Amino acid sequence: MREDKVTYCRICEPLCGLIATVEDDELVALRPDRDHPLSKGFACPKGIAFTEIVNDPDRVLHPLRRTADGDFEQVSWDAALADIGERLRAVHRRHGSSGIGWYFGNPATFSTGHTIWAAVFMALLGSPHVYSAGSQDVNNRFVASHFLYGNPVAAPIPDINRTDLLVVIGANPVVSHGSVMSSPRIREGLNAITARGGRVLVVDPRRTETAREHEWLPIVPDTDALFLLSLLHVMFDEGLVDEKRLRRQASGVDTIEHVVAGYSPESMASRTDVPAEVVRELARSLVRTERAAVYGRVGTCLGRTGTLTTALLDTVNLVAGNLDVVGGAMFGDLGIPGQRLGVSALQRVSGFTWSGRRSRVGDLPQVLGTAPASVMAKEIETAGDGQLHALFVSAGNPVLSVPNGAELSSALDDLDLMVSLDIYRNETNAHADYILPATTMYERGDFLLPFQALFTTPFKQATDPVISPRGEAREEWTVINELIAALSRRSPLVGAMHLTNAAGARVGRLWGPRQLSDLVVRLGAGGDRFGLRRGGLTYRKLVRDNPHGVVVADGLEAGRLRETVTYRDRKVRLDAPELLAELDRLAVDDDPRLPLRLIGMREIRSENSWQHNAPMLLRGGRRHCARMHPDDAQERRVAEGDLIRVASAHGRIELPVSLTDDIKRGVVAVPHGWGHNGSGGWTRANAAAATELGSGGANVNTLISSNPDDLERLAGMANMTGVPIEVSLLDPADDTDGHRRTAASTG
Ligand SMILES: Nc1nc2c(c(=O)[nH]1)N[C@H]1C(S)=C(S)[C@@H](COP(=O)(O)OP(=O)(O)OC[C@H]3O[C@@H](n4cnc5c(=O)[nH]c(N)nc54)[C@H](O)[C@@H]3O)O[C@H]1N2
Ligand SMILES: Nc1nc2c(c(=O)[nH]1)N[C@H]1C(S)=C(S)[C@@H](COP(=O)(O)OP(=O)(O)OC[C@H]3O[C@@H](n4cnc5c(=O)[nH]c(N)nc54)[C@H](O)[C@@H]3O)O[C@H]1N2
Ligand code: SF4
Ligand SMILES: [Mo]
Repeated sequence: MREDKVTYCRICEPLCGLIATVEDDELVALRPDRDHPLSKGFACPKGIAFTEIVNDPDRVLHPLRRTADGDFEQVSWDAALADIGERLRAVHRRHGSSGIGWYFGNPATFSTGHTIWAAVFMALLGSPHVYSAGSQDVNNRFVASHFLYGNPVAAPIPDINRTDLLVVIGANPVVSHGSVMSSPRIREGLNAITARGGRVLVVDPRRTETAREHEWLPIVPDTDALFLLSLLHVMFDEGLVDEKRLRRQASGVDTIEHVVAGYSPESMASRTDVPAEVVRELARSLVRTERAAVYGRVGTCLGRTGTLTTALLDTVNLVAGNLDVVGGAMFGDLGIPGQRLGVSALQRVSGFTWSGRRSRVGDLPQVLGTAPASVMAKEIETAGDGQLHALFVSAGNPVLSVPNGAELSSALDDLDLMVSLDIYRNETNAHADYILPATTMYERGDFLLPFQALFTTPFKQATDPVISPRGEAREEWTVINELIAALSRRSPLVGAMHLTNAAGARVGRLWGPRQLSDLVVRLGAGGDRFGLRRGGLTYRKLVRDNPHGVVVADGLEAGRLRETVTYRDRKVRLDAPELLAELDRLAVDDDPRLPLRLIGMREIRSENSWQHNAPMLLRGGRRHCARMHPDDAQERRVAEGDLIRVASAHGRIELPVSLTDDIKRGVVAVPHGWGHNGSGGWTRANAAAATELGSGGANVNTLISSNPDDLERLAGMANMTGVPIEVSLLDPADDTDGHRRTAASTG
């Protein structure tokens, strides 16, 4: 029987509506859902190609156990879980809870059960070894919010549907589809700004796909903090600030005014390469345009001072009068009464905030209960109390996604136990003792819980699974319940959770993500408040009566600041000494041997490291390559398509180069997520993407430092942008692997 089922995509943040065609419980095709109120028939190639991932012959469909010769053999779930439980208890007996760790990767965020169960399990266990992709992504956002608002989960999002001036700094929404902001059809959303007479200005070292459609303001990588400080300088210097309003909303105004006095655009221009007059003009526009916002993302997070930079983004919005107003940067929320009290209480009881603990290696602060993933390898290798001995990796590929994958690869081999929950074999779980097969998004139901506060148009959608789990795949949260059972006698809190689970199972009401989501739906905006609001939503009603989703408000609500801030005076705090101390890090001393600067870039048909096995996404002979300016290339006698060596102080990689005027001189862009070296199970398409250097491209994070001293101090962020590098033509003479230099075209 052939049937169309309404669902939504959970690869990236717009969460576009899709229609799944299912025949005899097989996923046959995915297409955009024209009746989705926000994505209205839009989906990108990754969303459509997901049929190939669900049905990929390379998918892991059964539990796999490592064999003596380093390969994997199929085992039963019972055998796998029994052995894992046994070995986990042994590690716990010898080393306690702090011997056990968890890394969860990006796709975990898109599964309510997965994220929450993993976080709760590790919190109950009380292990300090919880890691995530966040320290390579967004943890600085949480820490900036912690200092500014006393509320780590408050994240202002640009009100793009109503703004007339949007400054996009270090984000490329036309390719990424928007991040820390759920806004389906974002490309159109941006074009609508200019269509109504507004402006979109993209501040980026590369003329990105977004910049090409709007105005481009090139900037030297990792100088955004200086640029933002100089914007603030102008606002105060030229008397543009509504001081009365600002002092009503914020504390520490005098301090910040004093600080920015030292950052005039004239004195910063030599660092940022942004002309002073451009900064002055922009500062005036940001203040005088009634609906204006600055928005920053990954490019502003991965520099040396990501937390400070993000705090300055919000400060620019605040000082210009653009925070918490329509068309500015606004706060979304769950629409649940008493949220602020909830956040305060959670912070008090759980240490689930900034620096509740510090890492054993590197003494770096935890962020929302997670430690910097860059130190994971050293936490495994450094002997002593608290050494990491057993590691779970779920929906992650840190060998490619965190700095210094080689160091991590060899550390993983020294663990007593490593277990991966994934849909594929990848470069990371090549080192696992067990790989446990997870369901894909279409084999599980879900609700947009983690993204509720991030929609530019508040929105709710829930979906049932569209097919049953392939092979023996299981949902992560159910596997985590098994781990809870395995450790129930060793840790009292884990034991309590196990008893609760067991009691629920006995009466046939096991508490799961669906129940949790139902709670949030019912208490939140548009919810039925458990009968108090007639006709309100429940999870069931969402799935059954509103499969395409429900817009619960026309737009974000202004005037939320006092509810968002948890400080007693309800004012944004601009002068946290920890933030101000970061200003010292803005000074640099350049190494003349590494004159170029590395930046990252995302590609429309890649999702981090894990969609390079879908034939639809690799069409046209795609391959991994660096982008650099023709003048920089010429100076190094490098030509289009040449193989180059990129070297930093920490490592070197080799890959083809493509020359383009669409990048600032002195800057080289290399996409991450490549470097498939054959140890993963991504066989077919990696081979198709083969270059003269072998298949699968190069791992750019070989160039990035995992040393604690090189990490950003407040959130432990990896420093992945603005990294000093040099490029040279790959000399066939010192090419030990016998590769030939070619002028093959790149795509
Ligand atoms: N197609 C596709 N979409 C994705 C992903 C993907 O891999 N592929 N990944 C998803 C994920 S996990 C995330 S977190 C989001 C990220 O979403 P975005 O942040 O929008 O995506 P990026 O392409 O990383 O954009 C970062 C931009 O910052 C610029 N940049 C780099 N360094 C600097 C700097 O120092 N200063 C300034 N001003 N700019 C700088 C880069 O040139 C780049 O254009 O995208 C998501 N969407
Ligand atoms: N140089 C550089 N490095 C970066 C970045 C950068 O911009 N530049 N970006 C960083 C960012 S923003 C991110 S988010 C990280 C991503 O880093 P990671 O999350 O560590 O890596 P991914 O490549 O997203 O790998 C995701 C894994 O999850 C698996 N998977 C997919 N769906 C599911 C599922 O439903 N369940 C389970 N159990 N597994 C699943 C995939 O098969 C894959 O193995 O990379 C970071 N690394
Ligand atoms: S933009 Fe593409 S990958 Fe992202 S949610 Fe939409 S369809 Fe999925
Ligand atoms: Mo990310």
